[in-house]
Amino acid sequence: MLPCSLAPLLPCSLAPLLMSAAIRFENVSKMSNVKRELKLSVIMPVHNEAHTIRETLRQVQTVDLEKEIIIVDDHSSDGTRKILSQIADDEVKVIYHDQNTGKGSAIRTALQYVTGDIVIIQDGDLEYDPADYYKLIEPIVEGQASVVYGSRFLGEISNMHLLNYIANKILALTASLLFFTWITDEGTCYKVFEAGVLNGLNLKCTGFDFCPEVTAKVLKRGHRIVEVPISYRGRSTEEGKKIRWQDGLRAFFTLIKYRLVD
Ligand SMILES: Nc1nc2c(ncn2[C@@H]2O[C@H](COP(=O)(O)OP(=O)(O)O)[C@@H](O)[C@H]2O)c(=O)[nH]1
Ligand SMILES: [Mg+2]
Repeated sequence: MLPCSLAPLLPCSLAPLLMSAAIRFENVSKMSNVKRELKLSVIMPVHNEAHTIRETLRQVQTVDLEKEIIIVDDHSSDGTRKILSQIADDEVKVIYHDQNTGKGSAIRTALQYVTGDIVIIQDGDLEYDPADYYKLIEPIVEGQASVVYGSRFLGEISNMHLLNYIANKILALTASLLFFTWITDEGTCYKVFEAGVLNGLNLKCTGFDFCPEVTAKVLKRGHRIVEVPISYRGRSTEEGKKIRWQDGLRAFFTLIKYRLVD
């Protein structure tokens, strides 16, 4: 970056221009340092995503960061397994469950294989945009946070079902009140962690209770959740969405449970 001591010597009109160019250069060089030094572990739990898994994986592979992609197939029966078995990429590791145990349990399986410094959860559908990874990891790379959530409510939402919208609002408010914080999106898929944070959580979830359990436990352990705006395009049940209103209710009680116990 331009040494501050030089700034006063520059002509007035040039100084802001050169300073902002220097800051931009610093950001670019920071990101290239990230590529060299930090490894991202992308965890993908999938169950019956034959229509979207190829394109989701392609988008994740396109992300220009040092990374590994750990896919856990939770006993799919729609052809997803065949698609996964054809992947030839050293960055990708596929693990097959021999029975369907749920999203949380697939994430817990994947955690045993993580070798990266930063972990992100990626659904096997096309609701989220992997191009958002760069800004999601930035607070961790810069040492400002150990946990980052991508907030759909601070970013752009299209096609979110009204019930889903209301449930997400209630869950974010519940988490905020229970843990004396302010978050706008508790149920977001894009949760990013310094790898070490996840080791001590003793997760017990099996299904969609991953989100409330992990949120409650990181907040209880004193981590601040930093939110970054992301874009989201919801899919319908016909398009493969599996979460149900009962999962919203379960999430609500899971937040309360982990306020009280560990
Ligand atoms: N491993 C596993 N993943 C699941 C299961 N059900 C859903 N998923 C995955 O969890 C992710 C989220 O599912 P989705 O229905 O879109 O719910 P939402 O995005 O959390 O609202 C997708 O990648 C699904 O394939 C399951 O039983 N096991
Ligand atoms: Mg999804």
